[in-house]
Amino acid sequence: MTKEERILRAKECLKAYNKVYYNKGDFFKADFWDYAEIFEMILDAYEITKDEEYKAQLIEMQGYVMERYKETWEYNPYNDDIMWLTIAHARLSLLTGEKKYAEIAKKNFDLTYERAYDENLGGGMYWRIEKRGKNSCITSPASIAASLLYKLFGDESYLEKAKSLADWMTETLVREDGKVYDNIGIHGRIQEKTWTYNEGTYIGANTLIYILTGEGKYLLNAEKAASYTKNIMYENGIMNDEGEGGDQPGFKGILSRWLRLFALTSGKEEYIKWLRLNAESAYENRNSKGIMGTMLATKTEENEYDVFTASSAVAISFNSI
Ligand code: 7K2
Repeated sequence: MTKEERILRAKECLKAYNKVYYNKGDFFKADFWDYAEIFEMILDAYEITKDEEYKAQLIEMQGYVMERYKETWEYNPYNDDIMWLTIAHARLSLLTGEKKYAEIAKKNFDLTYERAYDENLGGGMYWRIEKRGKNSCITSPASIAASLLYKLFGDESYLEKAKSLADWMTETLVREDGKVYDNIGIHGRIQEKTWTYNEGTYIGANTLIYILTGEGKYLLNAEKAASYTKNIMYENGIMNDEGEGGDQPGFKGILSRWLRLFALTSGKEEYIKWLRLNAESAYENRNSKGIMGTMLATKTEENEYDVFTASSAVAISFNSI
């Protein structure tokens, strides 16, 4: 397929997705963090195609966020939830040049950092307000958010935070070969399970710091995790797992976003090619409504209805253009 064909196909996939789930800012049954990540998927679509239709959708969605979730999100006990929506606002500001979204991102980053960071276990961030453990799914996204805030405001303290969080991940939750563990409990017990989104945000955090500082070790960190994901977790094949549970089916879209940034930054096109292979398999397995499930090598059921599940393959379609 040519680039133009891949663009058309990704747009066709998003059109089908919007048709089934989208209604005036709302995505059918998407809760807080699903919504944040679907927001990021539309950001990917706009960033990659520059299509004004997607910009209009983003503005409508942002208005919906203000109505439904308000401007600060401290009522949400999940620190990671707040961080995902923070990243979405920082990206929206970078793409549109509108400072008001950056201000929202900054406020929510600051309040989350304040309540979720401390020096226990050497740094890193607590997943929830009860402070029972420090997880990849908050610490890497917080590093990403801090890098984006540094880009937006030029305040060095954000770059310092971005680095300290990514470094803590490397020292605490990442194995030498790039396997990213899920979390560490307050008593030091590590849960070694890997997930695509944790690989992805670690890749993204390190790639962004490399872009901002030129320090080669960060690109190497990203490369290890990228290689672990593609070559070891999936042996260069199709991602055909994470099909269960409310949250897991949406993880792969997050991986695709940051793997793309790494591939473009490092010039390692094999990663885009691998994502393309996955996008093509998902497309072949779409159902009659054009909806694609998260088991990318498995035929999508006719009655697939979960909005987050169906978002992963759409994100991969754009991120592999
Ligand atoms: O245990 C955490 C995380 O470390 C792990 O990777 C995933 C695996 O499960 C939870 S996070 C899942 C989500 C639950 N619902 C609300 C979301 O904010 C939360 O992050 O699935």
